[in-house]
Amino acid sequence: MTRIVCPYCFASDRAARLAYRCLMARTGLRGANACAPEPDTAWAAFTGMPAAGPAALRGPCFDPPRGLRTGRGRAPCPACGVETPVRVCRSCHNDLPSDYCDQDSRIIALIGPKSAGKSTYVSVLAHELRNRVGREFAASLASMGTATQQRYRAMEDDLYHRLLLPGPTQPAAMRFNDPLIFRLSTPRHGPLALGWDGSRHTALVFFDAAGEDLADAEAMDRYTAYLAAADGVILLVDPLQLRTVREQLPEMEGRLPAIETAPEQVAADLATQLRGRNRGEGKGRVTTPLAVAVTKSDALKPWLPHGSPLARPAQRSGGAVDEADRVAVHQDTRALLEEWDGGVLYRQLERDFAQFSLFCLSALGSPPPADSPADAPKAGPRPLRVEDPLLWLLGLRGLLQVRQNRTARKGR
Ligand SMILES: Nc1nc2c(ncn2[C@@H]2O[C@H](COP(=O)(O)OP(=O)(O)O)[C@@H](O)[C@H]2O)c(=O)[nH]1
Ligand SMILES: [Mg+2]
Ligand SMILES: [Zn+2]
Ligand SMILES: [Zn+2]
Repeated sequence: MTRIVCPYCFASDRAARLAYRCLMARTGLRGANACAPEPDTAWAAFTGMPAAGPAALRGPCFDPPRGLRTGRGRAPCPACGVETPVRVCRSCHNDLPSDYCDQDSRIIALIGPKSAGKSTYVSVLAHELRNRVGREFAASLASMGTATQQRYRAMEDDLYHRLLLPGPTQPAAMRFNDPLIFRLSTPRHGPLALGWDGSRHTALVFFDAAGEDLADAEAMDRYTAYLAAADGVILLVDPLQLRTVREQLPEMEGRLPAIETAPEQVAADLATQLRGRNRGEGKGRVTTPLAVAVTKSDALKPWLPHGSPLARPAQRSGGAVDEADRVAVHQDTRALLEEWDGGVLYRQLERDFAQFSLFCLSALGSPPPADSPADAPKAGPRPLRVEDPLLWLLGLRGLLQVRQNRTARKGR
């Protein structure tokens, strides 16, 4: 049974129970009239459009017919008789991308305060997954739905061809910030390797918003639903926010970002929200796996000696995630944080999360040019270890092979 999490409102439903939307095609059964658009009040409420306005007029929705075996995910509209393939979330009435319902969905939530590097990270991560990392793991990543296709193409074009960094996420747009939805196809392993095409498909949903920017309760509520639906959370920590780091980078004077919410506060707030949505062990620690990634590691040269695992790419072979490498990164990042904040963030994480791992990465590979800070480095993004947090989370879910190491410690 395939369970679907709506990538818009994050309600969970069985794929078979999702509604359909009539396409209002003219080629109805003999004698039948084509359906006319109707006000979709559920969808209007979700998007904030006036329900009486023309924009809310859409093809009628209907529940899947009972007992009827519908071939290839199509169902006939009860009003006009014409089959439609369009599946619709029963809660928010958003249309789901055409192949979204054929696979289990995995929500990977990406969070971090403003300017932590979220938008840059998503662009680079998707690019890497589609190219280098995809080849390494015999995996492939495809945009799902026209909205993601268009947005991803624009993001990639800006960053890789026009060498422009993402603009600040617009607070006004934030409320209806569409998710980025990808289909990740990974090889099947072991006794389960029976899929007809030898691969397993997972829908990955990223939603780029900073919780603290969501002023109104409704947007905040949706954001919390997103976090609660997440199979894993990636929390980005900007080292340029930490006082010790700032003091030791005199050459960055004047180019350091404004101070935002402290990472231990973001982590504590996240834990509170997840506990409120029953993702905690009673009053105890939260069970959602958390990857905490220090970003912009290219700016950390003084702290990353030659030979440090944080200064070189992951050493992997045979399309498997290397557990020993992850533990080495976790320990070195922990030591850095200890030096920077006396272990405040780490202790907060230990208190709040049952399963977490530290990472250190750079999306760009070098700082933006000093004379044009809104541009990517001239050579384009040269990322380091951007994929590590996601690969760890996918490994935990059994979607990638993990090479265990006898000396590797379990969990964190
Ligand atoms: N040195 C360095 N700076 C980065 C990197 N990624 C992002 N930045 C900087 O951080 C700023 C904010 O990044 P952005 O992705 O917009 O952050 P968001 O607000 O979390 O979406 C960018 O404009 C860059 O100046 C990186 O990998 N290295
Ligand atoms: Mg952003
Ligand atoms: Zn929905
Ligand atoms: Zn119809």
